[in-house]
Amino acid sequence: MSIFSTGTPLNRLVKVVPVFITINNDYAPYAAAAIHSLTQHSNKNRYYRVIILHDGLSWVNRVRLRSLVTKNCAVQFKKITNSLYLRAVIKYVSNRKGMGDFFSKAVYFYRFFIPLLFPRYEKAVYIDSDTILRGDIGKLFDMEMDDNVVMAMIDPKVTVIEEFRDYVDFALDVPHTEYVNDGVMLMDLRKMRKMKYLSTMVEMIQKYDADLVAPDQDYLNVILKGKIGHFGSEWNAEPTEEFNKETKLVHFNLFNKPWHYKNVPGEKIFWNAARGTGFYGDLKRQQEAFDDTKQKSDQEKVGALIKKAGVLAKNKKILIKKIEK
Ligand SMILES: [Mn+2]
Repeated sequence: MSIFSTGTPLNRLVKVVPVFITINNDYAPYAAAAIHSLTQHSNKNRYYRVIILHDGLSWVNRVRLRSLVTKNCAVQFKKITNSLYLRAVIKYVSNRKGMGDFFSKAVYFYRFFIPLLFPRYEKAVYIDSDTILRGDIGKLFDMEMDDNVVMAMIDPKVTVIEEFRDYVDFALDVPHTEYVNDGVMLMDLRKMRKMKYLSTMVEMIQKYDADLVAPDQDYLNVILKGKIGHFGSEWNAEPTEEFNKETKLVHFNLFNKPWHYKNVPGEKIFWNAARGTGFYGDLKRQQEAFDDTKQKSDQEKVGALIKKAGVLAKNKKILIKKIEK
């Protein structure tokens, strides 16, 4: 029997689906659950390459993450290089100490290094480490991008919370009906290289050194205003008790993380995925250790973030894209 009789186009059989995930040692356990869920929902007739972009992973974390490989899903690592761009990002986040550790992590920006670090790919999927797959990620990779540079989901929080809505509309000058969440993206890497996305972002970071609500995501929305296509919440779903059959990816965004709290929506699918990794015990211990003080601090962070958005919303156009095209 020839491979052509399977009805699958030949290029589908050989073309690898690249999926990027960006982490530091703290995020390794969640990333493992995400990767395991990806392999479990893969199409057996396709090949996937999960590329972990990191800033220095321990030997134990590497071994555990590498053990998630399957027949059709490879797992590889790439350490982010100590470039001028990286130094600028680190400087920016270290100037943001006022926000605690919430956004003071350079790792949030690593996703925007992908186009430059991986010139061999034209298109790729990016997923946050706090996601779990329920469907084949290859289908997101196959999505038609038209002329868009990135495809992502409109951020529902921005529509619902007044302070966030005003912040994006006025301070960022991005219509709240277009503002996306950058936790799950389909990226046209060729277009991002051509428009020099990374150097544009770094120039703006250095020029403004601005205090923002969600820096990496805010820059994305400002720089690519009008060039972002939208997919539905099936690819970036909020955790709920019962999932719609259409839900292909769940995003445990912001708070209510199952590895911190008990009895949170969607926890079952997280723990099912985590059980298939070498991190299950660590994650359970992490949940046990998340005491009242830590929970209280979580609550305060939510309030502080909303308040900050409200204050910043009073400023008009904090960031103005330097290179207009
Ligand atoms: Mn996230």
